[in-house]
Amino acid sequence: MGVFVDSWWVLILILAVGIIRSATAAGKVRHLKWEAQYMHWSPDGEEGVVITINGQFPGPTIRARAGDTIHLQLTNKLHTEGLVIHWHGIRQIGTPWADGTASISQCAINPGETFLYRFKLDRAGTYFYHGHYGMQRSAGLYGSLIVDVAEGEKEKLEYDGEFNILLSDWWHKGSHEQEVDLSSKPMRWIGEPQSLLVNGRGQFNCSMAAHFSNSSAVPCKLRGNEQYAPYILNVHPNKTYRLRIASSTALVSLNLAIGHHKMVVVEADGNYVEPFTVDNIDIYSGDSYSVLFTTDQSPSENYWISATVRGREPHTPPALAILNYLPTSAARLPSSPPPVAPRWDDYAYSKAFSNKILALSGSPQPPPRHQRRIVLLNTQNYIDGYTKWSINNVSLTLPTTPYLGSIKYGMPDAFDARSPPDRFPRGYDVMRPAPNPNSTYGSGVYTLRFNSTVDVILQNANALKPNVSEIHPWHLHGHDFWVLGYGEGEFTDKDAAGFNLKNPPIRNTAVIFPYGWTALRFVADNPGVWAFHCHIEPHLHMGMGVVFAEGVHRINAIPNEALACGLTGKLLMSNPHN
Ligand SMILES: [Cu+2]
Repeated sequence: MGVFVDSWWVLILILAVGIIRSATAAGKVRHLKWEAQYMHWSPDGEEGVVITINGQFPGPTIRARAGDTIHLQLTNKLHTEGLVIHWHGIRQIGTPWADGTASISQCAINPGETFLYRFKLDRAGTYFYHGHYGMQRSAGLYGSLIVDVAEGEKEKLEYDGEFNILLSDWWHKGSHEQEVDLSSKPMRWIGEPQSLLVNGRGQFNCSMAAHFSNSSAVPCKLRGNEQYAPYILNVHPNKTYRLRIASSTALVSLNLAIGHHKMVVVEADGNYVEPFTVDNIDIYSGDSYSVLFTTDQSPSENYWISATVRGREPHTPPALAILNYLPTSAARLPSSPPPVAPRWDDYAYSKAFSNKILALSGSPQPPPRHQRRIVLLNTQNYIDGYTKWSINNVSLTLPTTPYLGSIKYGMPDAFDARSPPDRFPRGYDVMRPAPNPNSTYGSGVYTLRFNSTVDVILQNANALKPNVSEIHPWHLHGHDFWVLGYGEGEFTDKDAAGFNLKNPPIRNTAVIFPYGWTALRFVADNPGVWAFHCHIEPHLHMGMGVVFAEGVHRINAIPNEALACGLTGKLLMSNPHN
């Protein structure tokens, strides 16, 4: 009895402390329990296998407020492979071990094991999450992450309702076979996706817009409850809606349009932009946007929302969703054809769109000067006959021990001690295939001085074949950057004079156009080890990335569970009370 009473007092005390804590803390703790497993699924009408979370594909949408803490227990039920999840756009300030990058911020979670992701959502915006191990993003491991303004704060955008669209591309060949194809000698290219998905839904065997096309497409006969039935946005006439859009595509760049409706772009990668009106919007893998649109069209009609391939010769039909004006039936197909996208190779159009994106006035401005400039040449290469992508002639191979642990605990043998180069050799002709296309593997790190201002110039070049240069959307973990400008051909010192230091957009993903360069600036103020890479899954898999480290000695607690592999795993075993 005495014990019982005592424990009640302890419980009351704990509760009281808890209440005081939650009253002083800025936000709530959101407790989530997730299980990832492979399941049969028909994302486009053909049955395949996807990674689901809690039986859902795409995974559950996380919806929380700025200031909240996510406390997410992820159990790996994939049975035969490791698992991590990256929270794309969340900077992980103070929790670099929760960034979800295998071999960089943590060890992959073993089959059967549970890992606790605990991190703070420091800022409102449109984000998403996805796998960052092997090619698990291609296997369908992704979902939306939406952060509303903090409790008690007012959203500065005005709208009556909102929707959320996550775009992806889908192959009928499984991700494991794709991985083997890409790693073969000679490399077997995975080809174009069979379908494009909106919130995990596309159509391969049939077309909703068959009667508008002159191809032999079969019209879809859908009841609406199929896994591949289109996503429907139910709207009321004469209202303004916020449409949040993110792209988790493995390969393709997209252009999205709402038939007969204009869109006002207001947010990019979690940052407000100076509003501008467009008929359609380019979206690269890793990008996220918010647009506002007004339902000012005839309410007795429905309208298409379409996403079309850009930057690659399209062999994949557009993804279609339906804007359904209530009380019109959603089953009533739009009476006009889906909107026509700009030509896939109209890069001038894409560049003009990218150049329209500017920070909302009052946004933080970049420091006026940089302390270090790193020029990263993007090339396609061979190593012993294997096709690779390289940065300054180094193709990234990830080590067994996560950098975060090996740098923090001073294990120089865990990765290449030598830093990769800050620039490529003078005289390299970015407009032509390399005279010697061979490169080397590397796992070295760019160590950035803590709090220093770093400029990165992403320099595109010709790929292996003559007259081929591809789009690469680059994504930085742990930071936002300012996009200072885009240019053609080889970047020279003179180009820096044209940088936009007044209102450059603040983003975490920026594209390099064929044969062009893109200049970024960021402050290395977030202690951790951070991936910076092309967001095209096969390109990253073939080495297209670098690793930045800064202020690692300032990091206090890294949970042991994050480092229980490789050399840090051995250290923990020999010193279990560490
Ligand atoms: Cu790429």
